[in-house]
Parts: sequence; C-alpha cells; structure tokens
Amino acid sequence: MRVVKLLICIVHNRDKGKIVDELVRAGFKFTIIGSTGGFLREGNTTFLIGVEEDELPAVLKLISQNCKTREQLVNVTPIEAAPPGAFIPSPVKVPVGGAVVFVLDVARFERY
Ligand code: 2BA
Repeated sequence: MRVVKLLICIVHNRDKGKIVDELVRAGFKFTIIGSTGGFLREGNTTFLIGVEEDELPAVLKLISQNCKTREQLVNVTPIEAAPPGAFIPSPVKVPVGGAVVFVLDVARFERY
C-alpha cells in the first residue's frame, strides 16, 4: 500500500458509527481519536485515514454522504465562566456536524 494522503477528519459524535461502518465496509484503514471542539467544548470524533491517491475521491464521498449538518443552540459565554451579575447573551444557533477534513501529503509511510 502506498499511502500518500492523510485525512484528518473531524465529525460529530452522532455520525461516528455510520462513518466507521462505511469505512470498514469499503476496506479503508483508519484510527479514531476522541477529541473536543474548541468552540463548543463538546466531544467530537477525529479520524486519521491514510489512503492512496486514487482512493481520495471515494473516501471524501463516503464521509460527505454519512454526516449531517445540524443546528445547535450555544451560549457564547459559558454561564460558569461569566462573572457574577454579568449579562449573559441569549443562546445563538451555530451549525454543527458535517465534517471538517484536512488533506495532508504524506512524505513517508513505513510499517514495521
Ligand atoms: P467546535 O470548535 O466545537 O465548533 C463547532 C461549530 O461551532 C463549528 O462547526 C462552527 O459552526 C461553530 N463555530 C466554531 N467557532 C466559531 C466561532 N468562533 N464563532 C462562531 N461559530 C463558531 P464546524 O466549523 O463544522 O467545526 C466542527 C469542529 O471541527 C470544531 O468544533 C473543531 O473541533 C473542528 N474544527 C473546525 N475548524 C477547524 C480548524 N480550522 N482547525 C482545527 N479544528 C477545526
């Protein structure tokens, strides 16, 4: 296997199971890392997926077809972080879900 691209793919936890199933079914090799979003500070899932050049379109399609964008209400200032008596803005809706995918060139891949 000539791994030339590494995908770092961050998805909503709710989409993790479907993406895992489809990646396994399609024969991709991958690692799952439990991660936390910096803005929402909620758990999300990060996949590391090493692929060959010609597999890239298929893996991107698989990811995009198996994750869903949703809207979530968030407090911009977490209530516990606000000073006593501070004005707490009403929650705002932010889109969550979908997938954020970084595609990196792999300089070298070894398996020992
Ligand atoms: P979070 O940082 O928890 O962000 C969750 C969602 O909140 C984001 O969805 C976006 O819709 C919104 N959001 C984030 N920062 C915001 C801000 N400063 N103001 C208003 N709304 C904001 P996505 O953009 O789809 O990102 C989903 C998750 O992907 C992020 O979770 C983060 O864990 C990761 N991510 C996104 N962009 C990244 C980047 N450039 N570098 C590293 N990780 C990234």
